Amino acid sequence: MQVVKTLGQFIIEKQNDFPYAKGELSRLLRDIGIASKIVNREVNKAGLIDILGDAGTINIQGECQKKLDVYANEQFISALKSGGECCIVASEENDDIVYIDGEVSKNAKYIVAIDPLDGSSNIDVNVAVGTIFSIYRRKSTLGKATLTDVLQNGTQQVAAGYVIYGSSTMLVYTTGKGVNGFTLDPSIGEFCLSHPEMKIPENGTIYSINEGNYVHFPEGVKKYIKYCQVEDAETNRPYTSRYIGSMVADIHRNIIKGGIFLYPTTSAAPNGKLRLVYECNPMAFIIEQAGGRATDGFARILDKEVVSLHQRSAVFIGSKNMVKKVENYMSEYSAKTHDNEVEAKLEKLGVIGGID
Ligand code: P6P
Repeated sequence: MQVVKTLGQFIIEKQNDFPYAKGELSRLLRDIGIASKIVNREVNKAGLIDILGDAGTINIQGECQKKLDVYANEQFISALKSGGECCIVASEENDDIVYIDGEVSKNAKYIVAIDPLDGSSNIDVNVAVGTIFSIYRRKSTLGKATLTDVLQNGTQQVAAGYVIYGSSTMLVYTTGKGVNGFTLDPSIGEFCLSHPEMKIPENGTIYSINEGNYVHFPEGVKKYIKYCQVEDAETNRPYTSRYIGSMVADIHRNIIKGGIFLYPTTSAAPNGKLRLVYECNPMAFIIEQAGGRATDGFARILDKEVVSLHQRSAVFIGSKNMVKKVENYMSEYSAKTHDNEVEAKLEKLGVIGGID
């Protein structure tokens, strides 16, 4: 008889993997797991209650917030507040960082960056959506944590994970010792270990990109798309095109089957659409821990300098050899444009010279 291992049991078992934890990270992951179950309950019946559709508000991204976006954000912040292990939440749904006040939380050691409900435009059409989270230890030791504690680069993450609300609900996370996946068993209300030691195949035959933006893609991306479409039996081409429009779902599929997800710069998103702090960095940490690769076309995502809370980045992420292939095309056909852009952006942000 198969012995069920719950997320809670697994976290405790692996506690020694995490040098800092005196149960702190365990409690943090538990808090996120609890909020995920509450969000899952609402996502699964979104069509039955007045939680579909727009909340009538706009977030800092300029995107109309769905009622479930706002609900999910409230649930995660509330769970992290009551858990007492987190001092700041940086959320896609909040313009500024959210201080978790309270006697215990204000001295807590952890920062959580979160996209509470990614792909929420898919909710009304019953397509998989997800939550993405990233956990850092605060760098400051005295007084109130600040934005500087949040703007750490991706290599400083102590944990990262996602929840996918799909045909089943799964929580997948890493603390830097591999990637493990847990499927929610509604009959017992527990996430149970179902995908131990997840590894993404080094090669794949699925490419995932919104080809509606083709004309605005960098030349290197256009060349890569054409490469994917060429008939070549030896390299199993043409590849299959699959695009769900929900980053978590597209990347989760690629971890299981192999593949690459690409969100390049476009005319509508000259710096890329996806956010570095709470989408690209956590997913990059997970993918690298699963043996994959994640880049902005030129630089490793986890090494990118984080200069602002809602900073965007191009992202090419998935099977190692597929990402390397698109990087080759980018360096051959798009590098010049990229260097100038990077300089201009960093100058604008006041990060490098050009400012007297
Ligand atoms: P587009 C969802 O809105 C999201 O943030 C990601 O989950 C998804 O991969 C991407 O945007 C889809 O963007 O421009 O193709 O609709």
